[in-house]
Amino acid sequence: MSGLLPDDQIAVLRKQGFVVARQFVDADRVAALRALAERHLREHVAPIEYEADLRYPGAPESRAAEGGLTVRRLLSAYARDPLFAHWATDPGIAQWLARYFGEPAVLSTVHHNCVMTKHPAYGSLTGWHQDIRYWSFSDTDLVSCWLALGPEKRENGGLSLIPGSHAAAFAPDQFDDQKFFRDDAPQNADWIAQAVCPELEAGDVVFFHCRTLHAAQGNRSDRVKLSVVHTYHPQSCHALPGTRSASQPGVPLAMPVDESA
Ligand SMILES: O=C(O)CCC(=O)C(=O)O
Repeated sequence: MSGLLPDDQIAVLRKQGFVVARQFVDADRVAALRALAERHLREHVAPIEYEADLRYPGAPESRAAEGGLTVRRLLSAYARDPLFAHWATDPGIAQWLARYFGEPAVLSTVHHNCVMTKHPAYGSLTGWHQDIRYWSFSDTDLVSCWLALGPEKRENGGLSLIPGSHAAAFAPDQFDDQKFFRDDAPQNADWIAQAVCPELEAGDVVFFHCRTLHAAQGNRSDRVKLSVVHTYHPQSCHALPGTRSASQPGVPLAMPVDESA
């Protein structure tokens, strides 16, 4: 998938529900984002979601237990530091998404909008799910952008995704009561068997649809894995009033100025 032109990347996103855009971000910027994220982790800069808050498999029992202050997500990335804000609203992202949506994109500051971490010890695994499960928008065509700040693969908890799942009409009984796609249901086995775990290098980006089934294992390496994740919707789509999705305003992405015009 490396080296595809944006229009070809967009065609892949439409077809399989995700696409890897190789080396979307240069090494200096990735290093600066990683250094900032590592400092916020060391200093426990709020707001933070701890593994113990979510209690996914592998997480500590409570914040008071051993490993209880293992961070899962540095929340509110956009408001955390101008470096994160500039990345979230990057003109390259704005242009890419406007091509996909056919109209300008808006950053949701409610969903994802975080540095996702995965620690070797106490980092939890995440079961199969569609991100849209808890989101409330007038449309279901939302796209997340996952920027790898270091290598990602199955062994360190890299993202696995199921091609084509964004376009499938699943029945309610294929999900459990927390809306995880059941890995013990025979009718789900063929889907799960098709999962792929793209290996990422620092600076690679995965664009994925909010209905694409994805999951991740724990981190069996000796280094914390860090990724910056944001979600976007087209400007004609809006969060439904009164829902959590509408609890904070979105940020419209400005399009780059065309200097040839
Ligand atoms: O890194 C992981 O465990 C996956 C995270 C994820 O899929 C999510 O938070 O929606």
